[in-house]
Amino acid sequence: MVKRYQMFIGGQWRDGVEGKTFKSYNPATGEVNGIIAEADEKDVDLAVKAARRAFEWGTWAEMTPSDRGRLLYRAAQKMWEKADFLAKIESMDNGLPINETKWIALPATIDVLEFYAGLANKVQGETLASPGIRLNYTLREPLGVIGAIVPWNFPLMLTMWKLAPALAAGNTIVIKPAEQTPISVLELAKIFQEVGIPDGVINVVPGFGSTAGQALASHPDIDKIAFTGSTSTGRIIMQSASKHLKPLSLELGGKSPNIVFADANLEDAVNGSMFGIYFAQGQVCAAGSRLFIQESIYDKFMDLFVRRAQSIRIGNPLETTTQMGPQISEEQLQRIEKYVATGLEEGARLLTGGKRFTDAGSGYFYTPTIFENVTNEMTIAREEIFGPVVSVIRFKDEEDALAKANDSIYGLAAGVWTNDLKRAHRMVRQLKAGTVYVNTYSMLDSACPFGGTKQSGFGRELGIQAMDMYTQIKHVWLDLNKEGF
Ligand code: TXE
Repeated sequence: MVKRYQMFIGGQWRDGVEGKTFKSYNPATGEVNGIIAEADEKDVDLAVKAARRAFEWGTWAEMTPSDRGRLLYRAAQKMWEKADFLAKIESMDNGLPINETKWIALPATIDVLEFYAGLANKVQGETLASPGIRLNYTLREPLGVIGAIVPWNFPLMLTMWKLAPALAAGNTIVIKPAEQTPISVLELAKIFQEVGIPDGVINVVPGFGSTAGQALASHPDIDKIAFTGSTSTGRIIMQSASKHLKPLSLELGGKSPNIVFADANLEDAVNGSMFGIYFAQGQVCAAGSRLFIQESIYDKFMDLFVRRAQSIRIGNPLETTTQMGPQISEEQLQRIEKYVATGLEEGARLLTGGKRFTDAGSGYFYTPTIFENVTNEMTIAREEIFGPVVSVIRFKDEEDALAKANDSIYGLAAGVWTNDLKRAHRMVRQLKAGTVYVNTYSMLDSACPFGGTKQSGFGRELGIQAMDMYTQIKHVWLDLNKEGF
């Protein structure tokens, strides 16, 4: 029996107004994971109304920040209790190897919730310098109703990056999960309901981008849109949000440079670069998909790197021995194939991979792929592939590496591998990216802000900094004059 999931609006589990459904598939097997109630414009409107009511009136509006924090902690506790279950349904829906979900993505997700639970009662305004006859101060207030639009690569984690700071600051939220991976987000809503989140504080409207997503981004009663996804969809969302002048944060695509200098620890650089491109099948916005290797260590590095890539165990994500699962969909697989064909046409040399992996069944598996002789002008060095494909580019010196690394429309992340302290800091200052990793790659921490520059978007998620995106400042001018106005 395939499980059916309803949407979550105003504390109620319900079908869509139109009664439509869609299916969520296991990308490793093609089997149906669940039949999901499909939200459209009318459902989104109901969800926004429920979130508005919860924001303006009732328990949530009156709850002290400490109590809000306590509630978030209780949800985090419940997530730890259900960690095995959550990891399994997440891996079944998005294809991430269970080891990566269980030991990396899920703990990081719960950590985010705990981090913001602790911040709930630390949101504060300031008293401003002003003459004695008046008092000027600021209040830091929640924005209201947040619309969160989430992609499929890390459904729970990227939801939590928005939900946790939004709720800690006192907002309410309407979440539109990706159509490929709605299940874990619905299970998350269930957890919040179990720990007593007031009705309407969290609403989940599963559905498609052009219907539910579009309706949320253009809704007049949303106070902010938080989006993670492709740069092209980010552009559409910006247009939708501009209709009612809604603020938004966009965490979009990338083509991040990962630069290995000759003086780096070779073994570490190979390990980190492997993780940088092949973690989550390359479906990571910050993936180190342009790998720059200094000429003098090129052969040595590549020899190790290619052998390691060829040894990756591809298979069913639920097996603990699996190191790489399937891509999310046939559509994504075809996108990758198109890019690989373009790479070959434009003269890049395929060192390994470049084809589907068929030994693990009928899922959307692809082999770890390495292109060399890539120039920074080639399509495979300019566009986000979002798969296990790395474009390797040689460089001469620091200047050459920097010029090539920064020559991109994107600016999400960058990696530098070197044992020269001064060079590391010089590179950090000059690389145009939201995060620079030095002698590591793709690390995340709840306390460290994450986000892009250039066409990788704007706004910072995570860290204390994210609280700024979910609050606004009200200035108060209080006249203390005895004589009156
Ligand atoms: O993403 P979309 P897709 C990149 C990556 C990938 C490509 C395509 O390069 O190959 O995007 O993936 C919702 N109004 N990233 O098409 O369209 C959609 O329903 C409102 C990078 O799946 O960006 C989903 O919930 N919402 C990325 C979410 O947007 C709309 C992660 C993301 O989908 C909408 C994912 C619309 N008009 C893909 N159209 C990252 N930065 O990590 C779609 N959506």
